[in-house]
Amino acid sequence: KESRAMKFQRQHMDPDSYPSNNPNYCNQMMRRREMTKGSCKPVNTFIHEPIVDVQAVCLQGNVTCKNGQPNCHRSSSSMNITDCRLTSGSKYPNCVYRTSQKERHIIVACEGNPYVPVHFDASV
Ligand code: UM3
Repeated sequence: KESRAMKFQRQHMDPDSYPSNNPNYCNQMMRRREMTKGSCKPVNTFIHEPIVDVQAVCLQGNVTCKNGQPNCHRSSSSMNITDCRLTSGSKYPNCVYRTSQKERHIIVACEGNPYVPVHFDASV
């Protein structure tokens, strides 16, 4: 079974693709990473940084998560990310996304031993 840590990597890690201007990036990646099965995931962020740098965020500034849990962490550096947002007219199974590149601090929730990212909370 897929662990929460593996699911985070599938849904949010894309270290090898340079944040591209390809307007189809999200349409392709949301499908390839299986976030358009059963329903269209409304919002999802891909992180274009090495996995070790994203795992290290679990040791950086501790902040409260949006759901009130205490285990979120804000990256000390800004990171290259791509936000994918479902367009309003999009109807399952035709999941159509807007692709937007950003350079932001990321906030992730971490769990376990090793203490690793399991949820993407926000970018700031
Ligand atoms: N989400 C992002 N980026 C944002 C905001 C939300 O990827 O800027 C995702 C993370 C959550 C989902 O999925 O939206 C609901 O909040 P996850 O827990 O699987 O990471």
